[in-house]
Amino acid sequence: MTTAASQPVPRIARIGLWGAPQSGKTTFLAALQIAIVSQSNGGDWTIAGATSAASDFLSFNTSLMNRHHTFPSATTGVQELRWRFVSPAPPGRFWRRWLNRTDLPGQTVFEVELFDVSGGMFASVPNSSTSLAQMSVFAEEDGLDAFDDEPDEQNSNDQLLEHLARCDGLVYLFDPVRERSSQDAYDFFQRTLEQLTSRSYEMGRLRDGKLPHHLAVCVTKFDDPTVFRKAHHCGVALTGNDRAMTPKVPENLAGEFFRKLCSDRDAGSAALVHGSIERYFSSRRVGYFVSSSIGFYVGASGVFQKRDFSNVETTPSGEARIRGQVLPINVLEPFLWLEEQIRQSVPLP
Ligand SMILES: Nc1nc2c(ncn2[C@@H]2O[C@H](COP(=O)(O)OP(=O)(O)OP(=O)(O)O)[C@@H](O)[C@H]2O)c(=O)[nH]1
Ligand SMILES: [Mg+2]
Repeated sequence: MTTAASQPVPRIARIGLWGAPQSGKTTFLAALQIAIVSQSNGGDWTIAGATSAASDFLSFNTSLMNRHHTFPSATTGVQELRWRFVSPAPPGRFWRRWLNRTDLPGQTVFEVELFDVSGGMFASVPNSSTSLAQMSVFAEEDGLDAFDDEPDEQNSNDQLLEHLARCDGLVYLFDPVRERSSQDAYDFFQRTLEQLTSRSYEMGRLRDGKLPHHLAVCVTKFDDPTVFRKAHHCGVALTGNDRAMTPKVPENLAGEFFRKLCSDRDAGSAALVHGSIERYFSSRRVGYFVSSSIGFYVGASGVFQKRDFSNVETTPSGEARIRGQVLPINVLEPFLWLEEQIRQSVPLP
């Protein structure tokens, strides 16, 4: 019998999640289990909590979204989560190259550790009442002591930054819906970016004068009518090859869509986010995705209808609720892409 102690140590990458308040970070994480279960294209991943808190997060949020049609609440405090992704011998395109490289014969494993963090720590003006969720995949030796002692805000800020600076990959959520409102994504981008660059330099991790991180830029809330219509008008929303024919923006068009969103007249300071990504990250290490944690509404016809696809409804008390089934789009994929990039790159200090 194989005991936990005799299991080979899973391969670990370090990944951080970054995004403005209300950009959908917690919902993105909450949709992971449903994304895993509804994998198409030959993917065969499973996800399981490595701690009881992580298991509880998955089961609670899956039920919250799927059964009760409710979005997770805005993040308060710090929540630490640890998940294990496991795939059997790889049939999909992501896995073929891994077969001979995994230290777990017949399966691929990676572990993910998450911190969902509240507060204005990453706002351009510290101490605002905003929050940032962080997702991290730590090397075991990194330890997770950073949040154990409930440090004061400055310490938390430093430790979160330290953690981001040590990450190999980042998932950045760009919310075009929020970007149209009064708060700009750049307000929650520039300070962290500057500090991240400074810390990475001190750690000797800059590469060719750029940040060393692989960056998955995810345009979120694709299901939102304003976002979908923009994608449609740009000609990047193609009919999916699934049974419901749900629209998808293929990876090779997602960057073009992001650039278009950032250069729109109503894009606020998003152009600065785009410019900063080009300036601070190597283009070879940036990938783009157009995502939705909840997906499009698909009614009784079982097929996407252009006249009735909004999957969010508002209750009489003004609360946003999920209208139909949760069908995540490009939620798992950014992590798999990052994992592949990290595995293929030369390890950093
Ligand atoms: N249409 C649509 N709305 C979404 C989606 N994901 C999240 N939302 C909306 O965005 C709101 C904020 O989502 P959260 O996941 O709480 O965002 P967050 O980034 O974790 O927010 P903080 O914890 O406050 O930083 C939700 O309450 C929903 O109204 C999505 O996939 N589609
Ligand atoms: Mg949150």
